[in-house]
Amino acid sequence: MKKKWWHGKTAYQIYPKSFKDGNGDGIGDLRGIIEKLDYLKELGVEIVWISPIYQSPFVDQGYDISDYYAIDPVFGTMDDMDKLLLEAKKRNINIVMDLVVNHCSDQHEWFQKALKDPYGKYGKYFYIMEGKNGNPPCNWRSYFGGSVWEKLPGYNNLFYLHMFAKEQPDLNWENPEVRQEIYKMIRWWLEKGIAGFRLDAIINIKKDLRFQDFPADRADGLCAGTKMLQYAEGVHEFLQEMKREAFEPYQAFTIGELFDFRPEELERYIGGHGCFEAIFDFSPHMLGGSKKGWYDRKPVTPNEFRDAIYASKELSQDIGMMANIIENHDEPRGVSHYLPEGEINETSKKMLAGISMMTYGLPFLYQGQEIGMTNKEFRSIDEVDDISTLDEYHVALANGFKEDEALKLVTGMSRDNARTPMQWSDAPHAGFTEGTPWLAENENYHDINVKEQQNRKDSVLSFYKELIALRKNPEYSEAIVYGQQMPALTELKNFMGFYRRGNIHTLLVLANYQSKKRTVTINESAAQILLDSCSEESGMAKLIKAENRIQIPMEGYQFLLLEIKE
Ligand code: TEU
Ligand code: CA
Repeated sequence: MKKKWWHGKTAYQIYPKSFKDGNGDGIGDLRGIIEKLDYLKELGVEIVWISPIYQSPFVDQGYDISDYYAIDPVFGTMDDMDKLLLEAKKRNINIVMDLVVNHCSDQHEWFQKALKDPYGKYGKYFYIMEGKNGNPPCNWRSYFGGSVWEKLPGYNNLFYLHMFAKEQPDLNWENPEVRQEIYKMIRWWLEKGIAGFRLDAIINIKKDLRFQDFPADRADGLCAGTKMLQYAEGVHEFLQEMKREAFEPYQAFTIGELFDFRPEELERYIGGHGCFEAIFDFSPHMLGGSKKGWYDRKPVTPNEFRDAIYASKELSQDIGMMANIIENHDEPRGVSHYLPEGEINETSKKMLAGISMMTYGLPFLYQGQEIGMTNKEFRSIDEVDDISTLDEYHVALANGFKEDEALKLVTGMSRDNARTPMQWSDAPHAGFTEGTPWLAENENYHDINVKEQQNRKDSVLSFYKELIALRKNPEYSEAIVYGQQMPALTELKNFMGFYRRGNIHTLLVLANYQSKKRTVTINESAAQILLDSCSEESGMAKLIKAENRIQIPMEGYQFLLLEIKE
């Protein structure tokens, strides 16, 4: 594999509204991010992706952009942005912005002009179509519920397409003028000195242009809009053109957010010939999902989690890197989602950290993950802000669940779990703001916060720091970054093991993914422990040698990284 500057780094996602408030209005901002750059540097991250900070009406928290060239005033000014870029550079931190170009906001100038003259130039920037006698052109359901078609105000039989909220009209990528506008904007930001982009919902830019009905998959008579992705052909042409015209001249780092891609087409997305540098590995996040809605989700078992990761590494590692995540701003907190209730503790949190950081790929942390932040307990639907959760709540009600049941079912998946304020300290509002936070903090900030963990050697935060440092350690980095990943001890239930075979060093990851102790045996004659998620008190591991084998008694949820000696 051709080596790239970003391969050995660790990345971190900031959700700007909830990271750090610099002016006391309760909303995180650029000044807050600048304040915390030293924290990020000390953590060891070198790539920081910031979720959208562009001008927005915030119907979908900034994923509805009304001006791609402006910073929203709640986050600060363009001067603040320039300052952030400068300060980040001083600390060797590469800033990655969010590129949301499947759709824009209905408040964007283009859409406003399209509304005035749907048959004119700007009408062609969107998908505006005639309906069927006043009914939508087809029966696709949007990601946030209801039809993807919305009537154009003032017209009886004209509709515009929105795969997400109705305030997020889809941009018509078939129109070369639209594509050129987008590339121009990308180059403008790259000129400014950002390192690249995370590409939002990018596979959606190509539609199945027949716009036909599919068989309904729910009682509402609609079918998931994503179904059309199975028939949409030609997304690669758009993506290659964008790479050629916008990214390549700047050697930009690009990471695609794509669900629903065809596995046999992975080579077209990443690696030497791919249109992106990397894509996120969402395979564990898809587990337990149901077409019916969040209310019907099944909990993820340790074996499923392990097998999903094994499979995606088998698929990807000879092609290119995917990014490993346990959570992001759209997902529940990883520790709450992948660990059984009642078994979430510092040892098990460190186990997930170890797996995610030692798995082949680019590790991506989400703010708060490094201190083991958990899901929030929502006592009423009024405490929820997220548009997606509100929709799923109504889906659950429509399917016969009582209000309290529906609340419990959907809040476990709510995007707001990840969007509560970052827990900096045990000061009021977790030290996030001097004002009132836009979204209430998680009450557990008294126990879980940066300040408490910063100087404690056995904290989750310290463990992340060790993992990140090890990835950069000249001795082991080759094995951790490029070493072949090979499953180990696959016959064990509730266990995850894998080798990372580098040119010089061979590492072995052992994760006891259960609360019960167990003793594992490996067919190696010599090994040494590099990392242990347990402390003196919780029982650090010892290797017991017996001829050509080593026995290792392991505590519940213990994570070990071994170096194999020949
Ligand atoms: O998400 C795209 C996406 O397909 C899913 O994450 C999903 O729609 C969502 O989580 C439903 O709960 C991206 C952004 O990450 C997300 O925050 C935006 O809402 C969405 O695009 C629209 O821009
Ligand atoms: Ca603020």
